[in-house]
Amino acid sequence: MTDLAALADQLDEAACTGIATPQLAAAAGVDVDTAYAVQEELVGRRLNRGERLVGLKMGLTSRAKMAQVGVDEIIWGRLTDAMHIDDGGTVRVGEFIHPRAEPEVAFLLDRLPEPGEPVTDFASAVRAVAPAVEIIDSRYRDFTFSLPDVIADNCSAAAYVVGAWQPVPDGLDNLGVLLEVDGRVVQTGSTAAILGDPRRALTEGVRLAGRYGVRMRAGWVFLAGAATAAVPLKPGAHVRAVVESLGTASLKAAP
Ligand code: OOG
Ligand code: MG
Repeated sequence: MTDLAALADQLDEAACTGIATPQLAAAAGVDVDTAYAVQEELVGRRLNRGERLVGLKMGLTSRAKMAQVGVDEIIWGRLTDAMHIDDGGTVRVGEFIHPRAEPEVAFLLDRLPEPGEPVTDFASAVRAVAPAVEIIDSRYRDFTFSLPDVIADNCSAAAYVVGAWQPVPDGLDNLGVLLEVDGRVVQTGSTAAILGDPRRALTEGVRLAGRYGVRMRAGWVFLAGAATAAVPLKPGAHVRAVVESLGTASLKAAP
């Protein structure tokens, strides 16, 4: 029997102390299903400390991201209120290990189909959309991991900022995406990079999280996954994501 609690403790300690930990999945024989069980335990530690579940994030929904981390399966993780940063707000990077920033599209969820059912009515499933920046911070040394490792580590989730919510536009499948650091463009892409259309990420999220009995709720935030590779987040940096016709989301990195 895999000791889920011990593995969750190992990852929780790395996140709380800001000290990277060795990969654990191979040594402990953790497969994908077990990794999601570790993730649930790990996020459970946060909930026990008073955090609230506020949404879901998808990971590796674009080729750019898959190539950057060398894992090519779509994954999902959990967002809590403690990870949320106000638009234009400050994130303390000293609490993290080796944080990176990436541009995303966020959905404000409304009425979702039963787990396992496809999202056929996107307009009723999603109340609003917004540009977002996700801060990821792998708890593993050198930001390297296998598929079960990254799942267990709650898909590197660390923090996120969402711009002003916008009405759902007719098309979401070909909007230009920029990531800026200190006013300089460091990544460019398109929402088409996210599974051809970020709306597909929601169908995948309902399907994949539903397998583990996780049901998304109205009012939750959903991050569809980064459209480009992530960039290191340095203290002092001002980071901004721009998504064509949706606007911007930004944050400042304090030491
Ligand atoms: C895994 C998380 C991936 C995304 O948007 O693709 C992710 C990682 O890159 O560490 O959040
Ligand atoms: Mg992401």
